Amino acid sequence: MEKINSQQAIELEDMYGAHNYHPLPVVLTKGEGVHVWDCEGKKYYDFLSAYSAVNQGHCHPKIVDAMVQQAKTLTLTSRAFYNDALGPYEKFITEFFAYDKVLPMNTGAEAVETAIKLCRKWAYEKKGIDENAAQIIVCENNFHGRTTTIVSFSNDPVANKNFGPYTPGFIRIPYDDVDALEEALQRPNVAGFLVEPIQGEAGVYVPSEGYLTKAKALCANKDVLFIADEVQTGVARTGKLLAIDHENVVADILILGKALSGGAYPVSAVLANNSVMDVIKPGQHGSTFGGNPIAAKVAVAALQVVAEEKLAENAERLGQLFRDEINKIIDRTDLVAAVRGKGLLNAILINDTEDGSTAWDICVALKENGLLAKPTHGNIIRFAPPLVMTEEQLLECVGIIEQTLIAQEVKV
Ligand code: IF1
Repeated sequence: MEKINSQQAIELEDMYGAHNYHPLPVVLTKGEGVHVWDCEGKKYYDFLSAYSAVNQGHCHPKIVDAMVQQAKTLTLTSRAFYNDALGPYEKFITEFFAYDKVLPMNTGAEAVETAIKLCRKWAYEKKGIDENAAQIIVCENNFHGRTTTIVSFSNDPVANKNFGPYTPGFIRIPYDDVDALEEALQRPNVAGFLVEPIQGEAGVYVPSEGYLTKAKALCANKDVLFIADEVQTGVARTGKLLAIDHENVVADILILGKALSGGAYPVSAVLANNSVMDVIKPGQHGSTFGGNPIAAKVAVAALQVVAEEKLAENAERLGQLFRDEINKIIDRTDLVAAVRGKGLLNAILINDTEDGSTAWDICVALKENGLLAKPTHGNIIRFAPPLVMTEEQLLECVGIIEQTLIAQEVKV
């Protein structure tokens, strides 16, 4: 197929694709490390990393090589038969995250759904909750994916309006509120607490120091499973292998996705110890592509890159530098109210009208200046570059952000 230009690509998507997104007006054709290129050859720093899926950098050679080699050998067996890639991957990932077992899936939402099913089944068969009575506690402003059950417990009307009837069995409480959790845990039939260690989509909300520790302890006290959704915060993004590692909290069920494959392939996983995972018996859960040979090889390579290139340490160091530098900019401009985050998952709050127009305009201006980022809700811009970024590159990007904000301020 001949190369198309950006305008042609946009027109094709508009004509033939569902309009379920409103992308920034840029059409990408190549990615390498921290950079992406558009169809006209313009080079950008990627400060979204496909929402933290490309932590290892675009097209990381070790990950791509693993994918290509397996793709030439055996792509998919289904789980009707064994294959020689899944077992070694399962051993690798369970040792990497220190759990007895893994249930391999493909997307983050599938892994969240898997965790919900696992938690409910454990509640009925191990905790003795009456069948169909299990309740799972979730937080206000959560984002765990887009399936019907998951949007059933969202409080974002954009995510769930007219997708009913909704799945019952969820209790929603304020995020980062230990008292609210303690109160909800008094209710009968609570099976689990599903939480993002940092709320990404809500606007990179970092909870109070100690929140996760107290939450885990309260759950343990009530024999309720602590379920950590690390799809976005995991795999070194926040400066530790997992965001819950900042508080040395161990989840009863750990949910991974996105950067588990370095953005090369849909790979997700649910990890738990035998006391939980063994409630799943043959034929009770699965997926055609779950644990396929390519996913297995890609995930091993992606995790090896995290360890070999010390990506968590790099994210910790560069994240601190990023927030320090943005705080200096805040002192010099009225446009930015605050910066917050952990590791290289950060966001700036723009002082603007709630409709988020300024945040969007800033992202369009950033694009013109060679840096790609996108607002989350309204006036919050998320900044999440690949974790392979160097200090020199980060400081160059801070310069781009500063010059863009100052220029935008003149316009506002
Ligand atoms: C989109 C948001 C981010 C996630 C957490 C599970 C999932 C996600 C904490 C589901 C996925 C993605 C979905 C993607 C954009 C992105 C996103 F803006 F939608 F909310 F990152 F914040 N748990 N997040 O963040 O994983 O099924 O997508 O593999 O839907 O546009 P998935």
